[in-house]
Formats: sequence, structure tokens, C-alpha cells
Amino acid sequence: MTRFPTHDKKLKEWVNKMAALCQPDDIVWVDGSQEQKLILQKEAISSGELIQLNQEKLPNCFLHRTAIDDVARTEHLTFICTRRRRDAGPTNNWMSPRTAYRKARAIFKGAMVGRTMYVIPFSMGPVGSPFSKIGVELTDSRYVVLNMMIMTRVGEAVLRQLEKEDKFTHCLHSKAQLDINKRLILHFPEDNTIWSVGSGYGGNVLLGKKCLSLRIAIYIARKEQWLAEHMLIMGIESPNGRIDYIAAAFPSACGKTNLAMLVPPDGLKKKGYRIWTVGDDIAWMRVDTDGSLWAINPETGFFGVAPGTNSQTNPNMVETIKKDTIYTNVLFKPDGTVWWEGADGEVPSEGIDWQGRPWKPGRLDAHGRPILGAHPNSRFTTPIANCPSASFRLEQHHGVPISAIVFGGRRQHLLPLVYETFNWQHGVFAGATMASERTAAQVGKLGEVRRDPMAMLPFCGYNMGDYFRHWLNIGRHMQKPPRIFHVNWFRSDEKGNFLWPGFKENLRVLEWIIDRCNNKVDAVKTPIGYVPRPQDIDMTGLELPKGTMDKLLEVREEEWAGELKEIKKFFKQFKKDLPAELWEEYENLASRLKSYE
Ligand code: OXD
Ligand code: MN
Repeated sequence: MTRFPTHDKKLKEWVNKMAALCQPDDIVWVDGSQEQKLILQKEAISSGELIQLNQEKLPNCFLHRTAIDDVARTEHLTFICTRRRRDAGPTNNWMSPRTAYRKARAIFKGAMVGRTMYVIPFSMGPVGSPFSKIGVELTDSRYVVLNMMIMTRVGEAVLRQLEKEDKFTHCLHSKAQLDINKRLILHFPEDNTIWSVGSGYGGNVLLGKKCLSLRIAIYIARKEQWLAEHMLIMGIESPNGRIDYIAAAFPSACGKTNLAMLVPPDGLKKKGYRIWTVGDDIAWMRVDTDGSLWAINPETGFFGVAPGTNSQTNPNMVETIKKDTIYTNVLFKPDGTVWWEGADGEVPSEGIDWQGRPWKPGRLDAHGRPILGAHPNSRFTTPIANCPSASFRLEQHHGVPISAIVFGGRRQHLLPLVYETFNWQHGVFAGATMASERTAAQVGKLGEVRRDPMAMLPFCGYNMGDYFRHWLNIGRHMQKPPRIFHVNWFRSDEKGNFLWPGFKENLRVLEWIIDRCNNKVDAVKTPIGYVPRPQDIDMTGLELPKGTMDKLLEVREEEWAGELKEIKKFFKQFKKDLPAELWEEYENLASRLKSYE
């Protein structure tokens, strides 16, 4: 292969400059071909980066193990590096670009000696679509290259597009020593640049994903008047054949991936409902000439959490990950397949755990806790194209039209199963005040409410006050804005038992949402928004104890005093950067609650 298969001057200069810093033995350009992929897989197997799984049972599947202190996104080592601290806002870690480059340069210096530097030209979104953005990632990890080939569009066509646009996000990654004390995930939105060093974990190193498609894209999106969001996109086909698309944001551990590809429950399947999956994590949305909001998923793969994935919770994912998948930090079984806590079938009697140690079920650690076979954040990277519910519009350059935006959180009390906001501004307020209670899977006090506006807290690459203002502005540019809803699958009874079964049954709520969008159903006006009449949630094939639906939909004004206080506290940290419209919505809500009988 030619060493520089491009005539783009800026790209060539940058690659040379970064190579001079990292000093790789060799530079290889990734062309996206099957031949090159096979070579990389072979090399990764011999270097130990990948373990080949049983090719009869799991064709083209591999296992990778990360370092044991490199198993999740490291938010405390993730920085937004803008010239002014104010531009990163109160919710981000900030470092000045000068300090950030200096610190990282010292770690990158010579980090690739004895290694190959791979140059990965990639497109987020279909190559050449008005939505799409191009990035080039330089990395010394074959694992990164192979994952990027699943998660993004990689190769020659991207280079040709890059040459036309002469613009790309500069993404530099090195594993360096995989030392947590020399790990930095740095974003330079003003330079369209990402530097990630010292990690091998997907969320930190597949730079097209959280780093480019959220933290950098959101900055570009503000300048170019569009939205880059942490949202799934799914199409809901109704019995009459019409497909309505929704985009939905939930904080982690609220079932975004499961919802995006649900299989309708029997009652609704018989009626003719069907789901089309566009994406499970990221939505790029822009106002089109028809005055409505259109969206694409910029990715081509899922980077899903393995534990808890089974035929009950997510049958479509179980099908998807049977081939062409890279597993990370799951249990390796003696038959060359994999397992995780909450997988289908029997618990294996032995295996090699995610840390590479012999494992048997039932063993306890020094604190008396079960030793897990798979890390709780173990993952799979797998192509969307293999998903049985993959949308046929994945490659469409104009994306899909969005009928509804859905926000959600995990709340035991307070929030009804679903409500519709009164208008765009009120919907932005609902998104900006979104919150979830901590589960055992997160560090912190159990049950504590954490605000996570639009599920973007860890991904908002600039001042969140400006971000809210941008949302309000986008609303003003749409003649036909999507309606905005809020859902809560987690409302519980006095004993803490969930009132709603969740998972595929959630489609019943989406059906109501779509009916609202199509003006097919009435609703009850409450101080927080429009709530369904109990009889309007289709319960064909699902029985709940008497009175449950009333409890699920109830708005209890006496519970709201504490919430209003929390919202106020949260808003105050943005000082004058919080748009006045959100204070206005706050006051409106408070007074509606006051006069509620
Ligand atoms: C993810 C996340 O991995 O949101 O998608 O953390
Ligand atoms: Mn995510």
C-alpha cells in the first residue's frame, strides 16, 4: 500500500507531525478492505490483543480483555479544553489548551516506539450526507482499528470525501503504557481535535463515538444550527403501515439499547406493530426544508453492555451478536464461547473470567461478594446491519423525520409513566431537569437523585447554559417541531416494587405517544403536562393489578415541593448563563402546582 494514499496537504502534514511526536516504527493507512481486516485480526490474535472465539458457534467473533483499571469511561480524566474556562461551564472538567497539550505531549512523546501507527479515515454518518462529519484517528491499537471498522464507515471513500471538504476532526490515540496515572481524554473543540492517551477502553478510545459524535459534534452543531444528542432513534410501524420515528434520551442503566430494538409484546404484534432500529446511542438532528426535524445515527455499530442481555430483555441483540462481534471483558468458556451474568442458559461450571483468571460460579472475594465472570461494564461491539430490526433507512442521506422526542429517567416516585409537555420550551425544561436515581451499578449513595440534562451531563462539550439556549433556538426554527414527552418506567409502590413491567411492554406507552403526535387521542391536563387517560394505554395481552394504571399516571402535587427545590439548586449553578426561559418555565410549573386541586 502507498504510504500516503491522499493528496490532502493538511492531512499529510498532520500525520507527519503526530508521527514525529509518537515515533511509531511504521505507519499503516486503513483502507476498510476485507483483506486488511483479516490481516489485522490475525496480527491481533498473535499479539494477544484478541482471542479468537469458537468460529463454528460464533463466526468472526473475538474476545478482548482490557487492563483491570481500564474498564469504563474515566470522567475525572476527561477534559474540555477551551481558551476560556467559562466556555466549558460548571459541569465539565476544564483545562487550558496550552496546559492540556503540554501534559499530553509528554505522554505521547515516543509512545509508539516499537509499534505501528494506524491512520483510520472515518465518516460519522453516510459518506457525503449533509449530516456527516469526517474524522481521522491515529492509533497504536489494532483493537481500536477493528472496532472502528464496526462502529464507523472507514476507508477510501472517506478519504475522497475528506479531500473535497478539506476538513476533519483530528483524533490522536495511544495506549501508551495503559497507566491510569498517565491517562487523559482531552477535547479541543476550538481546534476540532481530540487527544486520548493511556487507555484502551472503548468509550475513551473509539474516538468517533462519545468524543467526536457528542463532545465535539455538539460544539460544531451549535455553530451550524443542528443538534448532536445522546439519543436512540427508532421507527414504530403502526398497523396501518405508517412509520413514526422517535428520538429518546435516557441516562445510563435505563434501557436505551433494549428499547431501541424491542420486539412488540404479543398483543401489539398481532395488531401489526413493528419496530425499526435506527440507533441506540447517538442522534444527529437537523431542521430540513420541510420545517421538521430529521435525524441520522452517525454510527454503524452498537457498543452494548453485555450483562443482563438475554432473550427476554433483548432478543434482537441476542441474534445480532452471534457473528462479526468483538466482545470485551466477558467470561471465556471452555468451548470457546462467552458468557456474562444474566446471559441465556445455564451458568457455566467453569471458565476464564474477565481478568484472565480461572473462574467457577459461587466463589466469593475477600469482602464476601461473588466473583463475577464478566465485568459489569463488559461490552460487545457489533454491526447494526446484523440486527434483525435494523431500519432500511440507515443509509439515507436525509435520515428519518422525528415525530417525538422522549426524555426519561429512573424515578421511584413523582414522575408518571408518561407525560407530554405543553410546547417546545416546556419540553426543553423537562429535558434540562431530567434526573435519575443512582442504582447499585453507580458510585455514590443509593437512591440519590442525579440531574442529567438530556442525558448529556458527561458529553456536553461546552457550557450547558449555552446548550439549553441552543435547544430553545432550534425550536424557533421549526414550523413542525416534534412533540416532547417524558417517560418513567421505574415508578414503584410503597414496598419499592416496580408498578410497570417495562422492556417490550414499553411499546404500549410509545403507542400512546405516537397517537398523540397524530392527534388520535385525548389526554388529561395536569400541572406537569398532559397525562394519558388510563383507558388510552392499550393493555391487550397484559394484566396489571386493579388500580395500578391510576397509580402509574397519578400526579401528586405534594411530592413536588422537594423537586422544585432541587431544580432551583441545579439551575443556580449556571448563574447568568441559564436562559431566562427556563426560569420562566420553573415559575410556571410552581404556580400551576400551587393552584392544582
Ligand atoms: C455508553 C454510555 O457507553 O453512555 O453508551 O456510557
Ligand atoms: Mn451512551
